[in-house]
Amino acid sequence: MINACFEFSRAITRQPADSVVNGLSAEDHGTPDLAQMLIDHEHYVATLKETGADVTVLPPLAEFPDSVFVEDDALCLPDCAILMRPGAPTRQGEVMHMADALRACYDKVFEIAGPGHIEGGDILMTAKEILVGKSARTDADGVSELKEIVKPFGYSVRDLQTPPDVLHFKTDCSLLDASTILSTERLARSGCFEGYRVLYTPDGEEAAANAIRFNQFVIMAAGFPKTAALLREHQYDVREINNTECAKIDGGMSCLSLRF
Ligand code: CIR
Repeated sequence: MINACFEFSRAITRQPADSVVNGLSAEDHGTPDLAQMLIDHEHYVATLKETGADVTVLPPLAEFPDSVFVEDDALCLPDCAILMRPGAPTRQGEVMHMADALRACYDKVFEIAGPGHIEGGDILMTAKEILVGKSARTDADGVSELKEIVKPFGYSVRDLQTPPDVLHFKTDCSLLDASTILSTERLARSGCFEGYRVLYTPDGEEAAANAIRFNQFVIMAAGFPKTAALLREHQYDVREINNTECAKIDGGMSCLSLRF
């Protein structure tokens, strides 16, 4: 049986545009170095491909500085894709540029029409449910609309809260396998992962929580040795990718791809 939450045959990414240096960030961490980001992006794509997946790299979109973070534009399920409605005004126009790529892969592509907002970074799909954290980018109306769209396919959506001052729900957690989640303590403390096995990011390495399980690999940001060791102790096949440049504009491993 396929574990649709981490076994994937396809991924969609988008090449960073020169304008990525103007990407949104909650705090000033300096300007991303485009040349380094392109090297890291290539490494990321190559790592996804190494699992045997077919990876599409869409062309850069200069008018949308954050468009490299394709995860926020859609939710990809086995049966259908849903175009999101980002809460960040500068990101709303990105979505229509993702629509054609998804229509080429799916028979059924739905869209969040509004008035609510929802971004893919706030959605964690597990083997049994879809968890959505409300945040500054995702509101109750957006979650309700998603619930209605996925109900006929038998998915249950659990409405949660992204911790205050955390960009997205998945900034602080990732799925490692059908029943295991990597999480910061600040997020898991809310009790949202009851019934799952939880591995906590070690103190000072909270920024490592945004990883992805993609086929046989757990792909995480480099520079978090305690988290990498913890995951290897638990027998995960860990791949580390430099994320210094995306991190300056609050991006991480999950944001860089749509996986299905
Ligand atoms: C933003 O603020 O929208 C981008 N600079 C970062 C988006 C990161 N996406 C994600 O966590 N899914």
